[in-house]
Amino acid sequence: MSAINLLMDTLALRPTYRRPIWVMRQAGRYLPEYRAVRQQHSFKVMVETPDIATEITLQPVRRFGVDAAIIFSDILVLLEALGVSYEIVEGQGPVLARSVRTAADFASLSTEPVTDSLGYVYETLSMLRKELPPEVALLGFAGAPWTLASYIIEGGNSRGGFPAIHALLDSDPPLFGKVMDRITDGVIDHLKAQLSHGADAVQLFDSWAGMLNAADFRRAALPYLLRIAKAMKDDPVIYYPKGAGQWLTREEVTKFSIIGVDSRQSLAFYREKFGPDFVLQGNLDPAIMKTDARTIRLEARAVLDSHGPGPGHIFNLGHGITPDVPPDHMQALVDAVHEHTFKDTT
Ligand code: 1CP
Repeated sequence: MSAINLLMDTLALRPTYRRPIWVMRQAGRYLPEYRAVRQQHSFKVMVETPDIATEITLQPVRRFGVDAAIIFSDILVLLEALGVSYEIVEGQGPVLARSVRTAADFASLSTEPVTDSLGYVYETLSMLRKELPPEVALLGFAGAPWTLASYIIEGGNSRGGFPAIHALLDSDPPLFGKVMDRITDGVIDHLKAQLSHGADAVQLFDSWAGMLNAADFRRAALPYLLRIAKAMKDDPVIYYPKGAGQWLTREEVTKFSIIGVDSRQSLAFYREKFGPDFVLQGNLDPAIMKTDARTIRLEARAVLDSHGPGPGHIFNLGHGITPDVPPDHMQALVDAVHEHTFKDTT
């Protein structure tokens, strides 16, 4: 019998005996085995060395038995491929070498194909494909254009909010459009290359979509997303618009394979909004992961019940797992989801 890949079955809206689960940021600082490797190497060395990135990606798969592996990488690698390098500074997060706010800054970006300098990502995926059992799905990812633009225009992390991107959007819309177009082309190339090197599906992280009101989301983020959806209409793409799921219509979301939702609205709300023939991913509140095993089980059950027994649900958190979560709590979550079976399906 061929192996069952629950995530890929769910993607095809086939009924499954239980829900697949993976968790955003599942490979990371809450794991002692991650911190042990991190003590030896900088973040960049870890990301750029396929042996190390493969090992880190596999850590949560081995420890918890999650149903998907997401490659250990970062949304910022694409900005480096566009000509703006980054560092992850301890206690501070990402710092970029420069910001892109003027026509001269834009002109200095690289025009080489981004895939030329991201070979380490594709090599890692090829290694992972060989290491992973067939029932575990392999996920690649990229940042969505608006979220990547927030970093490249600001030149750093999100701590101070993102004033410069709003300023550019209002003062020079054509330049903003050029930056977004360049990023969008890079995102498409990077996602396609990940799929062709072994990723089963790719996730588009729009972590800062929620900064936009409805009108700005439609003007500054959506056109570029729809361009990606069109270029990748036959590819499995999970779009995760943190804080902006409510701005999307059914017609827009169905251009993607899966929509990842945050914890602000119930899955029942999104199921009603988007219809039955569409895959949802989410959406346990990450704050619950800090409570205790019993609460985690109860709240996981509430998320499963909110979706109901129909096909098309991939369990995840509403956003990334935080570094202060005890690994036992993650195990409690995975076990709770795995134990919840649907008797009427095979
Ligand atoms: O060890 C360390 O100090 C580095 C911490 C860290 C880790 C573990 C960073 C720096 N990136 C990562 C890995 C990472 N980043 C993954 C790995 C796969 C996984 O297990 O999920 C993924 C998918 C990302 C994606 C990412 N990077 C996003 C989108 C997801 C999200 O959480 O919203 C964003 C916004 C980033 C930028 C980034 N990189 C690192 C940090 C601390 C941040 C966020 C900083 C900020 O607030 O602006």
